[in-house]
Amino acid sequence: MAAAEPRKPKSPPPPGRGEQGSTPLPPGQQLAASDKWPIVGEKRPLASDEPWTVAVEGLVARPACYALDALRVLPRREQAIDLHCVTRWSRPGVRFAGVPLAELLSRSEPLPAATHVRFVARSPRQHDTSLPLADALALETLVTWEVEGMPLPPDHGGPVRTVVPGRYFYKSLKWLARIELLAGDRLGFWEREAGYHNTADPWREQRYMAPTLTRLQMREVLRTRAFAGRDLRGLDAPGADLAGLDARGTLLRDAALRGANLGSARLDGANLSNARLDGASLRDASLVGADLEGASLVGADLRGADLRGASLFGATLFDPASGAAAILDTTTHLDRAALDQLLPEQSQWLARVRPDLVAGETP
Ligand SMILES: Nc1nc2c(c(=O)[nH]1)N[C@H]1C(S)=C(S)[C@@H](COP(=O)(O)O)O[C@H]1N2
Ligand SMILES: [Mo]
Repeated sequence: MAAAEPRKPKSPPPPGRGEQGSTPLPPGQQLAASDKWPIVGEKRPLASDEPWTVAVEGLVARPACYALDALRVLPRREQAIDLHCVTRWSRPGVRFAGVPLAELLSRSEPLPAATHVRFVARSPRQHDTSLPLADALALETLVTWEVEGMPLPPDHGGPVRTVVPGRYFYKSLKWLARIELLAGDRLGFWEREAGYHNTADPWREQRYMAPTLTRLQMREVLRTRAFAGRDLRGLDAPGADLAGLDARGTLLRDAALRGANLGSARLDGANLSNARLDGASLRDASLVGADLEGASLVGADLRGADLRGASLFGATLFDPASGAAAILDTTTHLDRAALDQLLPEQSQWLARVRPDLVAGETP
């Protein structure tokens, strides 16, 4: 089939136009500071002296390979796109310019058997992600080299990246080298490695695939407390008594641990990104170097907890709607960097509770 005329996607409301606050955010998302665009995942492309090219290949009648200059003369589209990262920050109405994926693909004449499109990066791990072809076109995917009127910076995917509106940002590939049309799906890097949802619609909060553990395995893990170093993504144990647990280095992304007792637990180096820890006791727990990106900790007791070197990017400590907040005082060990990592409302709350972090000397 030739690349179809893009249909308008159904679920998301119209894209924002830059005035923050005017666009409703998908559930569980918060605005990033207007002057901050976080760098997530790989930081730079693979070092190489080869000139940059973007190949279109796989199930197409006319494979093509574009030098950057050849891309730039294709029909150009400017598009304000809302960015929604799975670690809970959003940046509405970012203005990108480039060539529509539909335009690039129609030049290569996709074959009828092509059902999926895969994007591959010129990056150290040859990062990749894929989408159903029909979705990629309907969502008006853009191949872009310009943001807010400036060349796309290398840390954000320059010289050229994709941006897929209406999907979590992990579906948007930095340092685009190859567009492949496939007769079936192929899980991308984050979808394989982190268990991120393969559809990734932020309006339906599709952050993660179903957990890999069965109910039986979960019960066994809780009984034996054999946590340390294991892959326990999506563990479902709200209210569990896990005091003193050794879960160092454990993969607990997206774990449901609301109201759990994790007092004095050792969670150093654990991955708790997007974990739900609201109302949990983390008294005197050790979370040194833990990943708490996107985790919710409203009502969690963090007195005596050690959070040094932990990443709190996108974490929720305070719920502006209800005024509920984490229990946190000067016995909570926190780096000053936490203030910068947190989203604006969160960091303002923390600065009120812990003025010493604002005033204090850098340790
Ligand atoms: N090549 C490559 N592309 C990538 C990633 C990556 O690690 N490598 N991370 C993805 C994720 S998880 C996000 S949120 C966005 C981040 O883009 P940014 O760093 O420009 O904010 O890029 C996506 N594309
Ligand atoms: Mo992301």
